[in-house]
Amino acid sequence: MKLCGAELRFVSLPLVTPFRTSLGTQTVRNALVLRLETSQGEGWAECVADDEPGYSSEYLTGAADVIRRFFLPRLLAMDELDPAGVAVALGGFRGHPMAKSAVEMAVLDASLRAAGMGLSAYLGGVRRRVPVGVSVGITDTIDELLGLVDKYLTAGYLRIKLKIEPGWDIEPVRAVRETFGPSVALTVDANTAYRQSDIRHLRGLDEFGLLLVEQPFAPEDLHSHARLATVMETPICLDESITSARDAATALRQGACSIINIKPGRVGGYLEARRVHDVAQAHGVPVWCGGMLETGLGRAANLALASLPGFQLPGDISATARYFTEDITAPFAVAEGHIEVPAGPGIGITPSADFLDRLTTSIERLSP
Ligand code: OSB
Ligand code: MG
Repeated sequence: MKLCGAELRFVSLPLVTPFRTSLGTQTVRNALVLRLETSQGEGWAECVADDEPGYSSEYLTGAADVIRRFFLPRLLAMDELDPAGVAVALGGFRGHPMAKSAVEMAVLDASLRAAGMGLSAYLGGVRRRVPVGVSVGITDTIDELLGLVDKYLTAGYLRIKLKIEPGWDIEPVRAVRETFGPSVALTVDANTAYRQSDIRHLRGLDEFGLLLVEQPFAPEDLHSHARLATVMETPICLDESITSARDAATALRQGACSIINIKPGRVGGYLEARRVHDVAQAHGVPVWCGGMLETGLGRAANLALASLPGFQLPGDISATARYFTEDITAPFAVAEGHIEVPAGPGIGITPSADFLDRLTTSIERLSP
């Protein structure tokens, strides 16, 4: 396969509810949509970087820049391009996993479309639908939080994840537990908001029977996570800390986590995401698919990833309606707590030209 051209497009999707985490508040999802033109047809992808370098060091316009300035020229100069070759070709460029992941996803989509194969089958998926949960942001009041959780449980989500930070942890978790009962699968995500001196405080979460506590400490601080794991009953799950399969092996060896959140953008692509999955499986550790408020493009690909056998917990892959009133693809719906894995070739979904045009804020073309 040869790359013949590319289109970089910024889209802007207002969120149905502001999404507040310990990192900040988001009211709109700006995303970078990539369309590659290859000798065998087109391929689509999105880059999951946020507007600002908060969750990770990447940010959307920076990701677009490294893609246009370095990644695409390198790939446009190649005679033979295949999905596994993307990481090799871009291996000399350090960092930028979300930008690399977007490029790899578009090449995967193009080559699987040409081969008539779906991404789930290609990755080794074993499920036609995957169990899903919802990530609930920090709210101004406990009542507001209970209202949201009630709505999501009624919609059938199989797991509720509460964003926490110092000052918003024990009380909201207690309120949700007491209101909705012990059978609700409940987790918390701190997005690195705590320090080692908070360990005693975090142990206070043990009484609520949480499925896991996600990323309480800084990304590079495996040591504090390992210490917490020795004194807390609740399993520790890592998100920001795991940027490769090698990181996953290191974290597991050090006892820093017993569950892993896998996000393809964070680890540099769907192929590395599968390797993280394989490392976890070898350790007998469950994984689940994280989310980055993706458009329908990223959601489709994440559903394929989450169909792999090691994805044992509901993913942060919610219905389109949980994020946006309008998406660039056909909407995804939740039925009995599950979302169907798209069945078509490639990522199994194509943006609608209509929706794309309505939500696009800028377009740029690249050719050899
Ligand atoms: O930490 O999992 C996270 C969204 C953006 C950045 C980081 C995170 C999240 C979420 C939302 O929790 C998950 C979703 O897309 O539904
Ligand atoms: Mg997280």
